[in-house]
Amino acid sequence: MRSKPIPLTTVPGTTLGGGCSSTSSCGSASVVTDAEIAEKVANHPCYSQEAHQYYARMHVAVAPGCNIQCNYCNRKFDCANESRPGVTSRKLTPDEALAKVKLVASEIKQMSVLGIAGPGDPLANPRNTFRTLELVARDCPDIRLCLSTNGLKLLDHIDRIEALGIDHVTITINMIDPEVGERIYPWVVFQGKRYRGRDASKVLSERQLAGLQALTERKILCKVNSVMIPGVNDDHLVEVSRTVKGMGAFLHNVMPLVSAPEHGTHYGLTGQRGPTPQELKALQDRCEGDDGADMNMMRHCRQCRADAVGLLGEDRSDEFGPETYLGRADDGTLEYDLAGRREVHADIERWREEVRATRGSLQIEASGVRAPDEVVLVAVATKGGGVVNQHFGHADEFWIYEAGPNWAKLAQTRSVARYCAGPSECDDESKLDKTIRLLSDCRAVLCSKVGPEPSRALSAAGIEPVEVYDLIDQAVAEAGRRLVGSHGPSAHEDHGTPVAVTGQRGAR
Ligand code: CLF
Ligand code: SF4
Repeated sequence: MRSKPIPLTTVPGTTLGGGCSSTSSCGSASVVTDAEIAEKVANHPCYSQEAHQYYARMHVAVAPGCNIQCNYCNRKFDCANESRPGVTSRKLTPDEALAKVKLVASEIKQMSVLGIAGPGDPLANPRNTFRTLELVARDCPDIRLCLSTNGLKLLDHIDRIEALGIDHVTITINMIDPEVGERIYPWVVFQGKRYRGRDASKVLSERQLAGLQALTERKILCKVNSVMIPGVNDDHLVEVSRTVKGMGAFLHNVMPLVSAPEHGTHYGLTGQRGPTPQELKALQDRCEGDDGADMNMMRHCRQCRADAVGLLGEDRSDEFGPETYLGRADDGTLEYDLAGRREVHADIERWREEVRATRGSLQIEASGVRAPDEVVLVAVATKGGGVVNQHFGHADEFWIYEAGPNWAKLAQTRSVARYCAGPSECDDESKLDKTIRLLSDCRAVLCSKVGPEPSRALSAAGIEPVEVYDLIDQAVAEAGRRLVGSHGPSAHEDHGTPVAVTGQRGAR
């Protein structure tokens, strides 16, 4: 491993995670045994935690309308700096979308999935949605097709979904109890009739669950997204998880409510808060635990825009403005380089094999029977290649791992900006202070470099700064070995001096 350069040109911005030694890992890094499912998730960045370190997705915003209203959504809001579902800068026609997909596929060859996720509901805009997917299936045969829907119209389109080979469908299910639902959905329009209050949620829930059932019966892989809304549906989501698992959903993605007054949403305007990272993790753990729903949980969602492009941790949509693809669809300059793409994907798979082999030889795991009794949380700053390789001060996002001896399990990703609780709390707070608050439950932060001032501040907050350039899994497991069982704010006395373990890779 050590001698091979990390192929950043092939796999830009990637990081290793999990510790799963299976050929594919699902969103929760547990072992996928069914060969058919393993094949479907192998290069889908949302359905496989491991794959998301290597493969990119893109969304095309071809579906503006919606047939329900969620209290956390405002599709009128459009801000290039905003990043949450329902937000986009430009709505596309199917032909424009095809041109954009072809361009992105040639520029970002590890882009493996095209998703339609808004800005409204794809199935409330069936003509544009299916025409786009047909065109992409025709011209880009190696791209997986993915849909994310509120589920209201799933049953009406199930045959077409199956016929088009859309083998990944996400349904956003925030409740299965209309009493909970009436606090989330003010109205639903179904078969020409507008339903309100509890009736709206009853119609929606029945249709969502029937749609889920129909999809799983046809062996279409289903993920359920749920928005965690503290005080509204947080307790209820364990029951949702149990229910959808019983109906054959493959993965459950509990996401935090993103809510601020400037978004103009009902929740934003009425002061409904989102969960803290700790509350979110606790709920995800409950859904995953066998005393809860025992469900596969997705831990690496980034709550993408409806026009997101790139690896999940990055958004390159700005590089693909309309001027880059409009008018190029028919002039022959947008060739689909299938052979080139296959070569890149083969490179990625070779590299993944090597990483798995290294992980295996170090006996590092992220799931299974050898889970340690005690783990600590450590944060990782990374910008690619499966390595701890980012300067602390340059990181806008941290990967939070459960660490223990031979244990490195990705538990969450946390973005400094996303968890900022809004101007009232954050205006006067420095990025360093925000980051320390974000990582307050972590025992250490692993990064390639950290300056003296942040190092002192981290140490003073009980978070050990560790300078390391190594495989993430190895560095995390090593930190776990050292920190589990050691208590107190920090394992090292000299506040301000980061622990340096750079260059230790392969020493054991
Ligand atoms: Fe897009 Fe969704 Fe398909 Fe992924 S996103 S339609 S399943 S290709 Fe992924 Fe983005 Fe989270 Fe969605 S990180 S918001 S889960
Ligand atoms: Fe917005 Fe999606 Fe809800 Fe429709 S289903 S209101 S687009 S969040």
